[in-house]
Parts: sequence; C-alpha cells; structure tokens
Amino acid sequence: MKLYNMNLSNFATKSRIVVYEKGANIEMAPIPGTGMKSPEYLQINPLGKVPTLDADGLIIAESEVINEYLEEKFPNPPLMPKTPEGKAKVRAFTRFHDLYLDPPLRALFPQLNPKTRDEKVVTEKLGELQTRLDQLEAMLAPGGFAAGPDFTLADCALAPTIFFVTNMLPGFGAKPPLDGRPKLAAWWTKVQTRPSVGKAMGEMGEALKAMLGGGR
Ligand SMILES: N[C@@H](CCC(=O)N[C@@H](CS)C(=O)NCC(=O)O)C(=O)O
Repeated sequence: MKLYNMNLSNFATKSRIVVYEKGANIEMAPIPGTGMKSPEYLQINPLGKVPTLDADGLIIAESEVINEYLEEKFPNPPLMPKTPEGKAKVRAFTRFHDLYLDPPLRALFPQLNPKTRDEKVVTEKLGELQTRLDQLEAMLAPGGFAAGPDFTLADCALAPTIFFVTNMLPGFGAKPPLDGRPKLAAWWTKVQTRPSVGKAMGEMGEALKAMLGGGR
C-alpha cells in the first residue's frame, strides 16, 4: 500500500498518524507530476487533494475514510471504541474537525502574509475559528484524550490542525489559542507525548520551517 502524502498537510498528517500507530507497512509517496492538480495525480484522485491511499490497487480518497479503512484493516492497536456509543463519540469529533474546525483555519492560509492580507477576511475567519475552538473546549473530555481515556481517531484528526492553530494564530495578532481553554491546553500537552503524534508533529514542523524558508 502507499499513501500519497505531504508532510505539511493537516489532512495527510491525520492519516500518517494512523499509519504510525498501526506500524503498517505503507509507503509514503510524493505527489506525482507538478502537484495536486497535475494530470498524473488527477488520474489517481480526481479530487486533486491529499491524502490518497492506494490500497494495493483500490484508491481511497478522504482522510477519514482512509483512517476508518486502516482501522478495520489493521485492528491493532485499536483506535476506535468497541461500542456504538463510543464510536459515535469519536465520529462526532472527526466530523466536527472536517466540517467545522478546519474550514476557517484553511481560509486563513492565503492571509498569512501581512503585506497582502485582507483584514476583513482575517477578522471574520479568526472570529469563526475562535468560536470553533470554544466549541471544541466544550466537547473535550476532561483529563484524557479527546473522546475519553483512550487515544482514538478523534485525536488523530485534531492534532495536526491544532498544530496549525498554535503556530499560526499568534501571527495574526490573535490571543494565544490555549489561553482560557484549559481542557484544550491539557489535551494538547498530553497528545504530543504519544510517539505517533510526536513524530508527525516533528515532520509538520520541519515542513513548515522549509516552507517559511522558501523551500517546499
Ligand atoms: N476532506 C478532505 C480534505 C483534504 C484536503 O483539503 N487536503 C488539502 C491539503 S491539507 C488539499 O488537498 N488541498 C488542495 C485542494 O483542495 O485543492 C480529506 O479529508 O482528505
């Protein structure tokens, strides 16, 4: 199997963490051609997005679909609870991440440069992101991982995006995102001690440094 991957992508990192957790023999493959919209890559994933899993010929797009597939294919260690209630709890986080938390953050990516940014967009999207972070604070289980005492797909989904939140928000003059959000702060400290997350966050950090330094 191979995962079409970019180390700086929060969605690809969601799936990379699962691959590391499972210790699965899955190759990390670069995007072929000139990038995500190259004819070569569009032939593999018509959406032109990362990640994409090539599961020995079966092409699977969408990070959460990939993660649930990997969970079923490689059940150990389990990253989903066994009960329907536990599963629903985890999926509430992964849906929250994909549908509500990521979009305002993504809208801020093109606004990183203070010289070219549109302050109206920044104000609107920062406000939306702060609301989503407050909602996440309300949803988090106290003292444990996101959905309870065990590390799950919920943590895999959230960690790469919170990496961006903690690294990017200060550059927009926003209040530090962990201030006044004690559950989020405690979770962020705890989740980074998980070896799979630590490794993936290190890779995101290196990729971010390279991008800011003008590399790829
Ligand atoms: N819902 C998709 C989102 C994937 C996504 O948007 N990935 C970004 C990189 S972090 C991307 O491919 N952006 C290029 C684009 O949307 O054209 C998933 O969960 O895999």
